[in-house]
Amino acid sequence: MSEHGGVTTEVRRSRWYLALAGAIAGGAGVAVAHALTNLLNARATPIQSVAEVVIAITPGPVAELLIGLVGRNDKPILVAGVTLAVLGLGALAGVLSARSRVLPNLVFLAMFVLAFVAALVRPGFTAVSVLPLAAGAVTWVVLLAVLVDAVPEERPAEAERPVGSRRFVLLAGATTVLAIGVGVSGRFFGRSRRAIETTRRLLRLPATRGVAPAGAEVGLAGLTPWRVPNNAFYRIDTALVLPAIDPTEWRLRVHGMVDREVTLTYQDLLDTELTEAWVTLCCVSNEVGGDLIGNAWWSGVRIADVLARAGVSPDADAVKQTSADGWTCGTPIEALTDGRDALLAVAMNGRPLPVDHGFPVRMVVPGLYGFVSATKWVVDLEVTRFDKFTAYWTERGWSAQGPVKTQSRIEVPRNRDEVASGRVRVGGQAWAQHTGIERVEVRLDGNAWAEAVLGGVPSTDTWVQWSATLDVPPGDHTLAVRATDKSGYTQTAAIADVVPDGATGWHTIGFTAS
Ligand SMILES: Nc1nc2c(c(=O)[nH]1)N[C@H]1C(S)=C(S)[C@@H](COP(=O)(O)O)O[C@H]1N2
Ligand SMILES: [Mo]
Repeated sequence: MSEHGGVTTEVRRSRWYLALAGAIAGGAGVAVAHALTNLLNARATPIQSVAEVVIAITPGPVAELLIGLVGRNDKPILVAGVTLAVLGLGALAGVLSARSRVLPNLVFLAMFVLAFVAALVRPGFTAVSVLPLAAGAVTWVVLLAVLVDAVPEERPAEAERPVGSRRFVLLAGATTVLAIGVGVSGRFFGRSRRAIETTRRLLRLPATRGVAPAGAEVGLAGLTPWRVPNNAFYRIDTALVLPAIDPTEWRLRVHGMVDREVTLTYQDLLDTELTEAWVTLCCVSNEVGGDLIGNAWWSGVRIADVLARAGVSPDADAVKQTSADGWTCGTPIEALTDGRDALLAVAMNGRPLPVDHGFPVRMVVPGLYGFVSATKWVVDLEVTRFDKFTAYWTERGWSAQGPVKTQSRIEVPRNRDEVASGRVRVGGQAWAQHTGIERVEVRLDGNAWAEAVLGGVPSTDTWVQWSATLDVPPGDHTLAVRATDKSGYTQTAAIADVVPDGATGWHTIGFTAS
């Protein structure tokens, strides 16, 4: 190796050591903050708080695009991204420490301030929530100093391995192992989340499990069950950390344009006679043919009764809801008081609400998309006017009003399936909540529309299974479906995007018969 070459490699190697030292310090800080968050039962780790703020400030279209790219993995990817950013900035601090003592600590200070502000603007901020962050920051500063001190000095003229590199490798390795250990141990400290799960499991509610109407299942293998089990129910929310709410501490405040403010406890709800109903919930982000829809038996208290207790001003036209995690939406008072089963639900399919579906209390309103009605972990109802507020999704380009659009989908066969030619049974679901489905038709290739057989339903508030038997010759085929609702409206073929108020178009698939 020429002397010149030796110089370059060694200078770079030193840089790498410094960067490594900084990244390890950064990661160790994250691990310490994580473990302490669990130990103290703080609501969220600093990483999670920052990730939540990233979610909150990401413009709607950008969020749509990213979720389109990574799907349901958006949250884990975001958390990993923020963690990598800390490691990267840590590395930067390491490299900067070659030049100055102050600069690297400024990097850590900037990260500290950012995470502090993130924690501050999220709901549930307490002095305790700063401790994990503070401990993480101290870890950064101390470990960076220790590790940088151990980075072998540049000695261009000497041998290939800088003096003292063994010591650095040992120290860095030990720190990394220790940090991982601390980080992982954090999961054994956490009590609050598990305590809530235990509380939930032990709850005995006066809720029944519901009986599906006769013939709800058309009996076609491959169809989603008419009643979707809780653990298979789609989940949509902006929560990175699920709210852990003890039902004995839960309160619902009803205020705004009312005669008298009302505050309800969980026990108040249980002491009221529960209304129970089958309601199909669906997401406005459901693409044509998508799976962001599910049907369950909900038990809860009629929102109309709660509003009546508060006394709603005749000038009000909306109820703005806020969840424990700071999400908001607005629902027309009309939809909450016109006699439909609009509920403050405490049970889903006869069980206390699962934590990820809103435990202890959520709203369910037949006929409206979830983003304008189905607030999970609901804690606040403000009676107001639509012209007086904006809500989480309306601030991101979505509509303020969200009645469900009449839709249908094919589940059997699946797109690109191969089936045996001859008599082929096809099927799926159709829905027009609170209007009801009158008719479903399918069309094979360019043939005439053929009417499907419908399964049984208990009301107009649920989806309906449909099936049809078609004569299918060998070859490639397309199959389309369309529904007509009880208002007489037949689904339009015009394709509309999910933004701002729900997709339209006929679900159409391709399959091969052999
Ligand atoms: N607190 C809170 N509630 C929420 C949301 C949310 O992001 N946060 N998302 C809404 C949306 S967009 C839908 S479609 C439904 C989904 O309910 P599920 O997850 O129980 O299926 O919840 C609604 N309630
Ligand atoms: Mo949604």
